[in-house]
Amino acid sequence: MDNQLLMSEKTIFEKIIDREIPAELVYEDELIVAFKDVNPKAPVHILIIPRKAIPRVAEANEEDQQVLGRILCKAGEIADKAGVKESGFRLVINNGKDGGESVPHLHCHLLGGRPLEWPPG
Ligand code: DGP
Repeated sequence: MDNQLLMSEKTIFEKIIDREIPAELVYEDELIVAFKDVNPKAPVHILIIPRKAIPRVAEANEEDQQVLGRILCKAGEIADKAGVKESGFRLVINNGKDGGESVPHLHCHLLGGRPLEWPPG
């Protein structure tokens, strides 16, 4: 497969945004989409992603400020809907190999529903 083809391929998250594969959506607006993680690491595990295909936070730029701000500003509302606003939750963005990133479409994990250890492994 050549690089051009690889670059034009949709990630699994773009396919979720485009409704080509199913996901349990919990929030969406014109900039972001949030859905339940298929492999939850906590009783509440939601992924909040930009509609724009930003591969990872290290590749975000000035023009992405609004969408990145939206992810953080909506996290409380999404956590509230999921029932973990009062008990607490954690937001995590994995970046690159050592960061544990497995899908090259920026995503913010919202985890809650149990006490989370610190530091993470
Ligand atoms: P990360 O390791 O930070 O790149 O997290 C990727 C997350 O994406 C991981 O927790 C599992 C989740 N995931 C992967 N494929 C799918 C999918 O098809 N649907 C949903 N809902 N989540 C997915």
